[in-house]
Amino acid sequence: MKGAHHQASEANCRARLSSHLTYPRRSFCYLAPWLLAVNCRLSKKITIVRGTGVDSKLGCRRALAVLGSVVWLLVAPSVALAEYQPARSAPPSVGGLTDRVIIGFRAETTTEMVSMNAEITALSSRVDLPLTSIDQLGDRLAVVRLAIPTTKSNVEAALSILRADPQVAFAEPDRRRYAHAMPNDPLYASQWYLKGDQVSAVRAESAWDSSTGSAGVIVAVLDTGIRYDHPDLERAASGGRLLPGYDFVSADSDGKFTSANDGDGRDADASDPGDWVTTAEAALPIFDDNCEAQDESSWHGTRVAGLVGARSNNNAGIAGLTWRPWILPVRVLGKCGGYDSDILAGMRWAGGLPVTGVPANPYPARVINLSLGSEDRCPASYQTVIDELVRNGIVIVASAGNESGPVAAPASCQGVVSVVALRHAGTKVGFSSLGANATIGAPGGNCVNTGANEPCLYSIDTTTNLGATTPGIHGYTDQFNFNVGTSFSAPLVAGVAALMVSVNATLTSAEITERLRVGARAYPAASGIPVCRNPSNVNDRQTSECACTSAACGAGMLDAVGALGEARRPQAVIVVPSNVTSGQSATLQANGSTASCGRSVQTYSWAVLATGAGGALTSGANSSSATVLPPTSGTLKLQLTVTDNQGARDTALVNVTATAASSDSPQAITGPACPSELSFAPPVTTPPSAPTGSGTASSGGGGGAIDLWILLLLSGALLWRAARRQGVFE
Ligand SMILES: [Ca+2]
Ligand SMILES: [Ca+2]
Ligand SMILES: [Ca+2]
Repeated sequence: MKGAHHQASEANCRARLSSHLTYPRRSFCYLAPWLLAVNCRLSKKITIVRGTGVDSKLGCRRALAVLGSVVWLLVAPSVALAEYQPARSAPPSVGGLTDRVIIGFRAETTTEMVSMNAEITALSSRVDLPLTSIDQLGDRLAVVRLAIPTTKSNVEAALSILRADPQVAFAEPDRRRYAHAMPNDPLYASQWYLKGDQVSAVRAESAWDSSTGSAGVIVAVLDTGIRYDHPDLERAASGGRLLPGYDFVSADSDGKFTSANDGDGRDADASDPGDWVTTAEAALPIFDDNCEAQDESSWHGTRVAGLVGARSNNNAGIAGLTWRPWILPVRVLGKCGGYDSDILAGMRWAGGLPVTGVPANPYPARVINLSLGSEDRCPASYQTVIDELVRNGIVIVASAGNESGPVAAPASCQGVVSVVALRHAGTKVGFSSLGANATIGAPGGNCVNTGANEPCLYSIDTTTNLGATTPGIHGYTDQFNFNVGTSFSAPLVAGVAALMVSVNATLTSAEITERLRVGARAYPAASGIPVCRNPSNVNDRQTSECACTSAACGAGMLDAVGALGEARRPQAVIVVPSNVTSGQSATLQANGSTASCGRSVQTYSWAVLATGAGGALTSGANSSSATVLPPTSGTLKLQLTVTDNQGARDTALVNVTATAASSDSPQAITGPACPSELSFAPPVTTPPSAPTGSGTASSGGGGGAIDLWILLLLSGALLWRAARRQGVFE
């Protein structure tokens, strides 16, 4: 409202756009202003101006209505939503051996076949194995039972005998297979981004076959707070996903709590009271030029949290990317964003580091999600805090920003997994920032058709609250009340990182980042659209769809299956001697190498890549401990390969000179590979007793019972009215 660059005359457009700032003091969550900006541009022919605030569905609908007369070529194919099919959610891949075998008989035997039963009887007698026919599956195909004890060696021996028979074309174990783990959440059908049909979808559904996450992992969501009452989130103590968390939004510079909006500064309640901003509030001197009036609250933290881990497979609402890890809500944003100092304190606390004046966090997070930031080089304060968190093994995921320019801070800081938003087709969404600091791309929502009143086809649907300003009834975003922005790309990556930690808790922050990158899928080759470039400066913006490259959008498209596979690999750990003396043997110790949860390291192999002058591997080429002779000059280079009991590998490099040795591997790994699970006892709930009039309570049972009934009836009526008025989702 105070900016100098408002160019749109249409009131709504003006309210949604803001000036460029060179060094924003406050950070804003990334819920896209993009659509509105685009529509304002189309209708008013204005220069697109960067938006920084929080989108509002009503604001955008108005803009869409303005667009009604604009002819818009629609190139999107219509989307056929997958049919909802309730299915088992238990893990599985292909099952083990059973006492059943499928046999295919050779074609030439058919003419002689009197009946399948006779054929099986004849086979049984030829190979001297007790076979009982179960079913004929085709002309020459049958399933039989082996009437022998079902041990692995018995079944395998029987299979070999059957395969050796001249009339048997093939004999295979009749294994059990299972549906891909699919949640029974009714809105799952619209969660395209978790599936595998669209190019950029993250394949969470396939990854869930392997892991839905461990209850030993905590993901902190640093945001606007949370709606604890959302039934698809709920407190851990009530069977939900949410830990108590903390509110770090402190007093404004005038000593009041306008930004906090909960009447106080830091407190133990991370509830989101709403972040709408009145015109008068936006004009307050405590806020900077980025502060815009917002007629609706964003419920941004509730949206982000639902993507990380809505309660899944609970027959309600949506599914989260993770099903078991806990969510730690850390409130750092209020009206018009939040202070860096509150965000930094929240980050430290989330990661288990001490924060003055705040009780220690009993539930330190392994993954921190920051769907916030401002276009800015990484401030030293952030880099300092991030370095300390990364040293402690914490993975920090941040959204790149919605400015179409270079990756914003804190996503631009070193050691942060920064996430670019992709369209369903795997190309960059117009609004997403990008560049050399990007780590990976993930779906960020895109609408395809932007004609008046048309649905936003690729909304990233999630949990929200339906209250316009103060909290109202819970709900979900959908194609009309849609949800797009890099804010929603980041929690998908944070969720996958949590799955990775779940299967290999000792991975370092850098290892998680690298394995996310290696596990990502390549961007699709796109024709007919410009190739994304690395922005040269903050004014170099790419506001339209562009074809991602790894240089501009990060390593590739987030892939939950690929990332989990990478996470399950072992970790090579090499301890090098602190002193190396030319002419004296040195020992390289790799027995600290570790395997992922449930696996073990099986073999070690050292290979010489270069010797330098006189350097050599003198013993232990295939053991955990290798002895080398340092070179007199140059560098002896070795590569260690560690292989686990399932054939998965990790490698590390060692450089030995005449005077020193170094390795690119971690020096030590502590703690178990399987996270130790946390559990929260559900609260003891006593159902209300029937009004018998013979209560033993000293207050007189009859009266108390009647009061209870009145209360129940009253609350039921209120709930019913509320449901009718607002259109409840469940
Ligand atoms: Ca507070
Ligand atoms: Ca509070
Ligand atoms: Ca659910």
